[in-house]
Amino acid sequence: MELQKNLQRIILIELLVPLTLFIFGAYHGVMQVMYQSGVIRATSFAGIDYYEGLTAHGIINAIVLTTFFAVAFGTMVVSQELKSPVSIAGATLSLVLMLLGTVMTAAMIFLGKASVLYTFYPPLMAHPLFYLGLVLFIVGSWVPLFTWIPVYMRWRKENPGRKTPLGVVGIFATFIVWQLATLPVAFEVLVQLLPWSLGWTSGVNVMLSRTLFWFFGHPLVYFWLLPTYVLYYTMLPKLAGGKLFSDFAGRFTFMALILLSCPLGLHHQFADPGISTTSKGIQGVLTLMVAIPSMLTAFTLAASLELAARQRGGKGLFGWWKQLPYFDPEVWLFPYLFCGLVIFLFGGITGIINASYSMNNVVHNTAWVPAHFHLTVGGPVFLGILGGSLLIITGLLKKPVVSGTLAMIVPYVWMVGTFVFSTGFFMGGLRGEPRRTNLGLTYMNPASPSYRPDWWLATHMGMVGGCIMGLAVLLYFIVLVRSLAAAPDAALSQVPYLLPISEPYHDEDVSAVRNFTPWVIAAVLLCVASYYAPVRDIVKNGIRTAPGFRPNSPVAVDTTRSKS
Ligand code: HAS
Repeated sequence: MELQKNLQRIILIELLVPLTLFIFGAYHGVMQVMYQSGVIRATSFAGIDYYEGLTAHGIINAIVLTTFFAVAFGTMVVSQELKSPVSIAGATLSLVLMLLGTVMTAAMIFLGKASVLYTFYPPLMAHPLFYLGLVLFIVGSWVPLFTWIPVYMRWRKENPGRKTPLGVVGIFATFIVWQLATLPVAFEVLVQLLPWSLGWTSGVNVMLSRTLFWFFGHPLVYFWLLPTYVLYYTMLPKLAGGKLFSDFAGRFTFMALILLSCPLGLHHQFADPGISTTSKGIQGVLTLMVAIPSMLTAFTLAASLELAARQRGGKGLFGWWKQLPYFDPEVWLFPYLFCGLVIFLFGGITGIINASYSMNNVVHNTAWVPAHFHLTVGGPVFLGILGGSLLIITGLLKKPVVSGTLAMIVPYVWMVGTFVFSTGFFMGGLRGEPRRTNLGLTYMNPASPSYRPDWWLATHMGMVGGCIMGLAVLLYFIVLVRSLAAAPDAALSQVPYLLPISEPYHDEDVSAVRNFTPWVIAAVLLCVASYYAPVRDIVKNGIRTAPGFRPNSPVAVDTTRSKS
């Protein structure tokens, strides 16, 4: 079934608009390493302040690009796999709200009125339109799930007893997690931050805000990861030339992430006051448990790759690794997924270090944390988005990828960049180098009394890695723009389905992973159980509320005069 023409246009906008914005996001990434290493020793560069640039980098890359991709990719998977049209009215409403939200949020950031970073923690205060933009964006991203549900129910009626396609299970898991995660942050923004920034309330309970944010912030990372897992489970085995080793492993992973994504955000708050160590300890244990589906994924995908490699003639205990299509321009998508996996091995291990309550004290709020997340969201997730977007954009436009070789090189360059970058940031973090700090003005400035020459190597490795990552982005855009400019290829019009879907090798039928409902109910109950005590303590302790601040001034914002 060919996708409806209007839906194709919507998907193309959902992919191309954030990718265009991403040019600014990536530029500000490179600027960050320049400040960090002391190459730039100023509060701003080219008229953009350090915190303004850091906010743009985080919001564009981590919120806008990822969410638009999830929506566009989700629509592709649902309509292709269920072979049914989805609501154009719903898709249009979602697009309009998300675009409006993006424009409002980006405008406030670039006008310098929302330098609050992607976590928008109070007491840093943004302009009300920034918060309103976020609300519109999130509400827009809620719409697709509710348009897919009737399509799915119809499919179930017409296909009694058949297993839901694995990709659809993954996409529904993604958006169920998103739905659960975004309700508390919607409350934070609408009830706490928006009235506060409008001057209707004099202060905000910072601890409550941070807790609501991290209730959202941790599942957010699985919302980023889940579409990539859909790519891994449904496409990687086929791209490698084989089959998915275990269909059950995929279904279990998706269901387990519905259950475990939300009730553990306190591992971002191990150092926060006002929350009992018991609550932190419980959520610390749950954090270690959420690594289990990813470990299962590691083994299942390794087994699937081995199966494919052996079918291609691979031999021996380790010799089969040589047979995978690492450098075949015809399957240029394979390295995007494979390099993502290799990067994620290190992102995952460092996540487990972060999750260990005592070790977290050593690395919290240091450069170690961005090193970790550039190996997770900046590794598998980002490469999945780049590869998936190129596949869908060229596929919908029936254009060839120009050139397959250059497209194939991009993930390798990116992988080298992230490894160099992260090694520098890990080293710096272990030596106490702070994150979110303009080091060029202080620690990396020989004229400053706080100069730390022992951080030179770490920060400069970060800078070199960041520049290599910038080069990979440049190469990607060369491929994308050249492909967009190419003439449509008549042969590509004959391809009925765009997404290459793998067959299962072991097609187990386990009833426990057939139905979403028990997993969703269990997830809600677990959230209530793990968050009841910390939220009760924060509210009961009556922590004093705080006025708003801007990053470059110790004087509180006067909301009665700041609406100009
Ligand atoms: Fe994390 C902080 C713990 C996963 C993103 N994380 C962050 C932040 C971000 C982030 C953005 O407990 C910073 C937030 C901020 O701004 O403050 N994280 C974890 C744990 C996991 C984890 C336990 N994180 C992720 C993922 C992210 C992400 C996924 C984005 C997509 N993280 C933390 C903690 C903090 C934190 C603390 C707070 C730190 C602090 O103090 O502030 C786990 O889910 C990881 C499980 C993963 C694995 C790896 C499986 C490996 C696979 C690859 C297999 C490879 C193959 C190929 C088959 C166990 C699937 C092999 C081939 C070869 C040739 C080798």
